[in-house]
Amino acid sequence: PAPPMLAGAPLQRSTLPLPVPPGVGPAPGEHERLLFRHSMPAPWCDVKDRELKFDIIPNDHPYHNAKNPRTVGRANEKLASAVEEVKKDGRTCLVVGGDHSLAIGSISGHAKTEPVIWFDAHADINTPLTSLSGNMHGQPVAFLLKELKVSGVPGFEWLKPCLSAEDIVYIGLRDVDDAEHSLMEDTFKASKPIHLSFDVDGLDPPLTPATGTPVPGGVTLREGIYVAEQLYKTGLLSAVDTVEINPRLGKTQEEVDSTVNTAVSIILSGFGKAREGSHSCSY
Ligand code: 4U7
Ligand code: MN
Ligand code: MN
Ligand code: MN
Repeated sequence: PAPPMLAGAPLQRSTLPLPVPPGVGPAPGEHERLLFRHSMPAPWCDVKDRELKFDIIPNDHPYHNAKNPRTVGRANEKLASAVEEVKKDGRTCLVVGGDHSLAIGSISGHAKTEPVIWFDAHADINTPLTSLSGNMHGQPVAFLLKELKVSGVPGFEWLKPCLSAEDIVYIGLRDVDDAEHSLMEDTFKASKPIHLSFDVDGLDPPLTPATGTPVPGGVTLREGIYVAEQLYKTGLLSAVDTVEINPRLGKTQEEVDSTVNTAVSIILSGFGKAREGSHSCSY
């Protein structure tokens, strides 16, 4: 039964665009059934559904290590046009997938090189030459970046890389291949010295209780350390403030210790301590 607040709202059937490469995931029609089962009426949204159908290109031999390039390339070409149309129509575009290689078409169709937040445990920046798995979902960022100049991939003749390294912000990375690590070091070169002003109350309060104005729901220690590590890796971190550390506000010795220890681990990361140790880069 519908929740009471939704009683009376017409149950809408949702058929969102489903750009899943053929042969991957549930059978045709299955996604619709799943979405219908899980969808809730959203009467405040004016939803216009589209469904894309993709072709499997026969004899789709790998291009270097990249598997199914023609099939994935053509699917993305279709998706890019569909996204472009949605944006021309003044709508917000929601793509539901599926394989992350669809970001090539989706971001190309969006086209305005808006900043992209890549929220992922993986960097997805392998090229057809560096990918060890050959899977296209590990390569979309490389295809989109002007700096990496991936070209000559069959199926992707239509593609013009539309992102610069400065347009991408990664969040959540924790499984980066050696080759990707090396590509990232070469590609994501900021150009100006960076000043990090780190207020410990940005972290979740239990991490730094000895501070003056705690606010619930902050950044985890992992996330905070990650930010500091990444800034260190730019080689451009030229000044760091770590502020709002106030041992007098700790109610117990334990609170003081955890505040200080947290601050110290952030500082160490900002100055080169790496949790994963050093990658031995043979690239
Ligand atoms: B996902 C990987 F080798 N890097 O290239 C690769 F570890 O879209 C994983 O982020 C890619 O899920 C993960 O295959 C792609 C692997
Ligand atoms: Mn991904
Ligand atoms: Mn991933
Ligand atoms: Mn994936």
